[in-house]
Amino acid sequence: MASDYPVVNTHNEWDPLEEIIVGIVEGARIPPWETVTPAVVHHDYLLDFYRQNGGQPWPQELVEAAQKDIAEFVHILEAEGVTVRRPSLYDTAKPFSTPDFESLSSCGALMPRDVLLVIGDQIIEAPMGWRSRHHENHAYKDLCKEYFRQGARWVSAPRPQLSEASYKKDFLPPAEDEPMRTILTEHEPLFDAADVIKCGKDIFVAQSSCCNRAGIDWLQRHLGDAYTVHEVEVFDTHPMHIDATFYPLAPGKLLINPERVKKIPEIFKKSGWDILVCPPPNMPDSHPMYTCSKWLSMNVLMLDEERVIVSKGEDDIIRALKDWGFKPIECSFYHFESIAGGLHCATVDIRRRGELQSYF
Ligand code: DAV
Repeated sequence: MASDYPVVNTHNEWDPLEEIIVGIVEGARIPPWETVTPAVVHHDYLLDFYRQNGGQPWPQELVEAAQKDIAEFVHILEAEGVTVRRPSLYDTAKPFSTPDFESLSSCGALMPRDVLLVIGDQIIEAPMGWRSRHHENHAYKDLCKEYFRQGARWVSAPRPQLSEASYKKDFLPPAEDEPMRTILTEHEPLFDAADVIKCGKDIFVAQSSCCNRAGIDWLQRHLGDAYTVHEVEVFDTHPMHIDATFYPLAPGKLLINPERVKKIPEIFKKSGWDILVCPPPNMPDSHPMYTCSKWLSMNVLMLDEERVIVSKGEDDIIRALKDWGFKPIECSFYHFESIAGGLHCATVDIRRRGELQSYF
């Protein structure tokens, strides 16, 4: 599809989508155990699984089921007129070390949303808080170089050192009735790109066990006066990323996770936005979820202000989205969600037809 917009151009979650990167399942490995693991994995019963199996490839049957989901997703995107690009396979099995830490392996290239923060015409490689994901940007180097040659701005946030000084010693996740806390110290700026969500000139970020206040400060200073970076107050026992928590879906429509959002930023109220409260997920408890929570139900992908891709089986949010005026398109995704994340996690939008503006 020919476009007059720069090759990289994305200001929000809903302008008409032209080009997107979708993650790959090939090469994916079970995240190796590391300091951050117990702070982000939602179920304690999984910790032994990670201690014993981290660094190994995911079992073949899980990989094949996830690949089927991704193939259906790519098919839907292409049928809706979107150009789909894929990351490059790199050697995820290779152990690596830095002066500060060693990692048994990398994790793969399942979730571009966490690695690349695309804002306007610029691609920012995120300063990620997981050691095992330190080289995940490798998977996107070919694409970034191509976009750079075509005029995109491309920058990497300061590469974090991730020594023990970046993590609190003896950290325990907060109980439901305790104040929110994360495992990160303020030793150096850290965030995953998925800790950030765009809404034109206003950017929303929540602290998590991959995003600290220094990371938010870095982003504000890097983006400069054209943007306002707002910190959103959330509660999550195992906080990781904002896109199953707080999600401006379209102008005037903010989707929130009722268990996690503690305070809706004033500007939404002042500007009369509708607050859409996400219904509880429908995924059965028996469905295996190795990394994320069932709230991936709200990790949808907007194709424009109306069309939205939603995980098949999530009938309650599908019904609610219709009531709120959207046009849901269902995609089987539970198997990808088992080992990775949702539809938003599995992608990063490169180009949407729209201009930078304020929605408040
Ligand atoms: O388990 O609710 C989802 C993270 C998506 N990027 C969760 C976190």
